[in-house]
Order: sequence, then structure tokens, then C-alpha cells
Amino acid sequence: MKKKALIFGITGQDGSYLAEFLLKKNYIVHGVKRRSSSINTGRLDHIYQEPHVKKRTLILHYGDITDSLSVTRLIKEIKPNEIYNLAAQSHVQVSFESPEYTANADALGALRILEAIRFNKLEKKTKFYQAGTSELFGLNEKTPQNEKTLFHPASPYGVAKLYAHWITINYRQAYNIFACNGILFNHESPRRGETFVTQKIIQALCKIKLKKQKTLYLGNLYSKRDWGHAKDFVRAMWLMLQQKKPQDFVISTENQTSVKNFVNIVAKKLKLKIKWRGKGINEKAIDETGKTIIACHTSYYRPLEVNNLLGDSRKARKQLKWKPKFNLDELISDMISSELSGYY
Ligand code: NAP
Ligand code: F7E
Repeated sequence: MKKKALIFGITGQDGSYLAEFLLKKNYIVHGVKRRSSSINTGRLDHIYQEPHVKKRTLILHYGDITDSLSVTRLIKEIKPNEIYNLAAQSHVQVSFESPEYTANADALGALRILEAIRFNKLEKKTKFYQAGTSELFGLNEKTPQNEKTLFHPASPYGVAKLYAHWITINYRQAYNIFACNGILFNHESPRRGETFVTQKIIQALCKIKLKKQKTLYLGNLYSKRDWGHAKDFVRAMWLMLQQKKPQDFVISTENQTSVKNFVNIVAKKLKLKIKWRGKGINEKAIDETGKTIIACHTSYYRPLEVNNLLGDSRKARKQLKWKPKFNLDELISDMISSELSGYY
């Protein structure tokens, strides 16, 4: 019998890579997509199977993580062996503008799934993965951060994910559900959403190189992140659910870079010669002709910033035998070549 997986958030960056990964492992993959006014399954086009296809291995259902009835009904009907909760309002800055919705989706979403597992008496059958985040560490700038580091979330997004983290542990302890938190540091790819800083920088600098855009506007250039490749990170999610005991794991590359250095690497790869001038909000990068191609704008600064994230993933490396295949240079090259070729 093939194993069945159910992915909430299948249309997102990680959901699409995880679906590909599980299909290769011979799973039947069910995914939940939201109704939207324009098509939101672009990241799945290459693996999508029409409903008339016999013996489908990828099946999409309408649903929403804020809608308990659809969550409970889908879990009752599918009775999956594994559930991956990747569904979230995942943008930190947006969470300051839509805090209540972010709490509903990102905090209570996890609760709805866990409660549906219990309600449908699937505690012994269904394993659960919760997409946790390095944003839980927030203002705790003591690096590197691992499973024992104190959480201090610094956004409505981080606070909502803190609830999801603890409710996952609570259901594991109270009801013996095989439930794991992955505490994942930033991971990117050619499928990364366009408003996250890595993709925003790559898309804009490629356009600037091709003379299709004049200026890229950014916020804080000095925050540091531990950026990995999403393909590596979805493998870790699956590994967590294959262990004997449910546990929580930090997943990271263990290398850190600032936003400004990320810009420098991309510019160098595109052979754009830039020089930095000025300070603070007036800092900018000029090209060889003296034109400003990168500037800062207040609208991209957050009410509260997480400045310093660097993961210590020794536990995952030892117990899951996980390590990333991509380094930062390879990640950036992958994103640039995909952007320049115009395909996912
Ligand atoms: P993403 O690209 O923004 O994908 C989020 C997914 O959630 C999309 O499929 C989205 O659907 C879906 N979604 C949003 N609200 C929903 C709702 N109310 N009901 C059902 N589905 C909903 O995010 P990602 O980068 O793949 O990240 C996956 C998960 O990992 C998220 O939970 C994120 O918070 C977490 N995480 C990400 C990172 C990272 O660096 N990427 C690091 C740590 C943790 P639409 O396509 O319709 O919008
Ligand atoms: O910002 C700075 C910004 O939005 C990275 C999500 O996947 O990873 C992601 O959250 C840094 C921040 O990602 C711009 O202030 C400067 O310091 O790409 P980001 P994030 O906030 O780290 C975590 C682990 C998640 O869990 C989240 O779901 O870059 N920055 N200028 C900017 N950021 C953006 N977006 N846009 C700018 O113009």
C-alpha cells in the first residue's frame, strides 16, 4: 500500500518541492489549495494531474486552514499517514499589517489540524509536521541558535508561530500524537515569493542588468540571515517524520550573510559594478556611470527588526543524518539562472 501524505500549503514554495519529493518516494500526495481569483497553482503545473486521470498520485482539494470544517472533513476522508502543515501567512512584514489574520492562520491553523487528528481518532495512524521558524528566536541575538535557545519572537508572525510550536508539543505530550516541529531558518529557491528579500534582489538586479528597471528599493541592509535552499529543507521535514520518536529539530546551513552582502554577491555574478555611498536611510549603490541603482526606502523597514539569525543544526545533522547539498553561492546561481531563463 502506498503511503498517503496531506500537505496544507502545497501551492507555496516549500509545498511544491515537498510534493515533488514525496511523489518520487512513491507517496500518494493530497494537497490543499485555497480558492483565489487568479490561478495559484503555478508552482505545481509540471506535476499537476487533471481529475480525469486514472490512479492519480497528486490530488488537490479546496480548503482553508482558517476553516475548521474543511480541515476536519479532509482529514476524515483522506486518513493520511503524514500531514505537513506548511500553510501560513508567511510574510513577517505583512504580519504587522494583518496581525489577526496571521494569528488565525499561523497559530490556530496548527491547532485545527491537531484537533482534527484527535477528533477523527487518527492519533496512532497520522504523523504531523509543523513548519516552525527561526523567527521564534527573534530578539534573542545570541548566536548560533539551536533547539535549546530561548525564544523571543519579534512580530505577529513569530508570536503566532510560537503558539503553533507549543500546541504541537502539547498534543504530542497529551495525546501521544507523532508530532514534530521543524525550526527552519530562511530557505529560498527559484520558486521563492517575489516580495521576500532574496528573490526581490535577484529579480530587480536581473532587470536592471537587462535595462528593464532603473532602481531597486530596500529596507534594512544590515540584518543577517542563514539562507539555505528549499530543496534541502523539505528533505529534512520528511526525515523528521521517519524517526522512531517525534522530536523538534533546527534546520540551517550554519552560515550567515547580511542583506548587503547578498546584494554584492548577486551584483558580482551579474557583472554589475556597484559602489556603496552614504549611511542609514541615505545609503545607496551607484553603477559605473554614477546612476543610483539601489536605494533605501522607509516603507521596507519593519516596526521591529530581527537582526541576527544563525542556526546550529548539529542535532539534525547527527540524528537525521541531514546536511544541505546547496551552499549560498549555488543557491544564488540557481535563482539567477532560473530568473534569466524565465522559468520556474
Ligand atoms: P509560502 O510560499 O508563502 O507558502 C505558504 C502556503 O500557505 C501557500 O500555499 C499559501 O497558499 C498557503 N496558505 C496561506 N494561507 C492559507 C490559508 N488560510 N489556508 C490554506 N493555505 C494557506 O511559504 P513557504 O516559504 O513555502 O513556507 C512554508 C511554511 O514554512 C510556512 O508556514 C512558513 O511560515 C514556514 N517557514 C518558511 C521559511 C522560509 O524561509 N521559506 C522558514 C521557516 C518557516 P497561496 O498559494 O494560495 O497563497
Ligand atoms: O526578510 C530585510 C528584512 O522578508 C529578510 C520568511 O520565509 O524567513 C522569512 O522571513 C531580511 C529582513 O524574510 C527588504 O528586514 C531588507 O531582515 O526575506 P525576508 P524574513 O523576514 O527573514 C523566516 C525564517 C520565515 O519563517 C518567514 O516565513 O531582509 N529586508 N529590505 C527586506 N525584506 C523584504 N522582504 N523586502 C525588502 O525590501
